[in-house]
Amino acid sequence: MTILIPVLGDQLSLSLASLQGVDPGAAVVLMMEVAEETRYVRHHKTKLVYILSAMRHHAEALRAAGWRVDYVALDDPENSGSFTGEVARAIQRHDPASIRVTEAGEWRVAAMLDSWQTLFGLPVEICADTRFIASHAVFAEWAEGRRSLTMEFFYRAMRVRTGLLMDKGKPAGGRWNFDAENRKPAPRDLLMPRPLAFAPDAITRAVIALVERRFANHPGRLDGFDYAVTAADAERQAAAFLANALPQFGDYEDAMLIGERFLWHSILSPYINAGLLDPLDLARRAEAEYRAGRAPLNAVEGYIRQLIGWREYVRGIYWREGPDYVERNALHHTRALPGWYWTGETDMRCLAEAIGQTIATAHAHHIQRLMVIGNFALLIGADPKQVHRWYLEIYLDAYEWVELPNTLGMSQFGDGGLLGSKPYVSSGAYINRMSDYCRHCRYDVSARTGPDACPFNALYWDFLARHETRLRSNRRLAMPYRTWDRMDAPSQAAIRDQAADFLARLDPGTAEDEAAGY
Ligand code: FAD
Ligand code: DLZ
Ligand code: SF4
Repeated sequence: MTILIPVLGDQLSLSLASLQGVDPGAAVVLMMEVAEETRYVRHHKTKLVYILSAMRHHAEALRAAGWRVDYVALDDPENSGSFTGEVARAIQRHDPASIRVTEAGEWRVAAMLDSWQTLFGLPVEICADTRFIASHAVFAEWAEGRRSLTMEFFYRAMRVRTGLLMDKGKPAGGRWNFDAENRKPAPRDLLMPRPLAFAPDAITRAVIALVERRFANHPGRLDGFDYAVTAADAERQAAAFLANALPQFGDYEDAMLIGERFLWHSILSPYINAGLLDPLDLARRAEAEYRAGRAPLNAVEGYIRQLIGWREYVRGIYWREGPDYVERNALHHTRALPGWYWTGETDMRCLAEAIGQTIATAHAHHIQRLMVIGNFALLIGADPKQVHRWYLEIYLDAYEWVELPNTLGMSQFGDGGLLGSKPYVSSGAYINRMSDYCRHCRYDVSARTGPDACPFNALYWDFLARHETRLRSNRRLAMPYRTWDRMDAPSQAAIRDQAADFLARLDPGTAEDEAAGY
């Protein structure tokens, strides 16, 4: 009696729930490269190469572990183009008695999995994804009855649940959170750690040729592709991060430097999200670095908070809020993103750097995503759904469960404050404090008006003025509103004119995706 086990492209783990407790001799693992997944957004070419190559390498790893793998390649002439179509064809080939699959990472695909039992007339077992610490039930139990779903309290519950950085029931070092120590601008350090580079092997080179051929109109470049595509190489990068970068991860977590794409970040999210690395294992190994005296507590606590706090929390919010979450637009923003979001060609140095590296590598770190790219989109009043699609297509680590709450919720305030207690907006001053971008920009970060004034400044005050009815009562915005109130009427008017003029001249958006048929 054969069991058919479909393994999706972000489920590349030998410990995947649906593989546990099954005799490999009685199962067929089905892996499918399908047009529907490669085209539901206009994925960055690097993302396509990474996922398809990692899938092909994982099929080899499964075979080496004794599994029979039925692998459908994108170029297979019989390929139906969808998960459901390929499961239907696999049923014809293998005549399975049942299907076993690990739950999908997004509503769109979850609906497909839910339809299979009726559609195919076979028992379908959908296993909970044990790569997460908080199951849907655990998150629901934590959220139950709370007036506000503050991440910090969820994080503390996860610390207690895992025992990470806990000493006899108390947080290590006497505090839950060392963020106050983690906001330093970075020095230009010659000894800055670099992520490892992995030269493409024959499998990756074949996928690069496939992607160049079939996805020529997708954003991104492939000339420097050097990401890991196997669990073994991802593990090498994890070990390098823990040894070389973790000790200073905390200090420079929010810093930005021209030409420095990685700083002291781990660059592990693509591997964790696709299944090549286990987040809990990484968190435990980070704690071991602290316990052994090799990394300070502010760094290790900061890293663990991102992994077991933010990462698990946004997933909980995604599944709790439902498939309509994507439609929320609390501030009624409708502007299209400027066309240069797909090229990085702007004279604003911060955006040119953050978007430029994103187009080149499909990666930017958190503060670039939040306080440069997202901040600008929010200040200009960009449509949060389009902003969401941009992030989903452009980043190597982007899957809807993690990208959507971060973008629409945290970055664009589309959910009206469910995820962040205030909109993440700032003037140029914040960017100047945390980076060296402004020193090398044609705009003057200290000016609010005039031809050389940093556009973020007028846009910031204009944003607060435009949304005054909704935002003035927000206690976390009391200080900026007090500053705005202290400005005299002509100054306020000049700032608003400056913003209006900038917005009127802003590239109206070329509907890049629509033009490409997406
Ligand atoms: P590090 O700085 O080394 O952080 C450690 C780990 O913590 C990461 O590897 C990641 O797994 C986790 N993490 C940190 N912050 C978050 C967060 N806010 N949400 C979830 N996990 C987090 N992360 C994604 O994995 N996929 C996305 O599509 C994504 N979209 C984002 C969109 C916006 C607008 C913003 C502001 C953030 C987004 N993030 C996303 C979160 C974060 O920016 C990335 O996880 C991080 O930059 C990945 O790089 P890193 O591995 O070097 O992270
Ligand atoms: C993102 C992606 C892409 C580009 N291509 C594939 C694919 O061809 N086959 C596949 O199994 N998965 C792919 N993925 C990842 C899926 O979109 C992801 O597994 C679903 O979104 C479920 O979370
Ligand atoms: Fe960005 Fe303004 Fe700084 Fe230029 S001056 S880098 S536009 S924040």
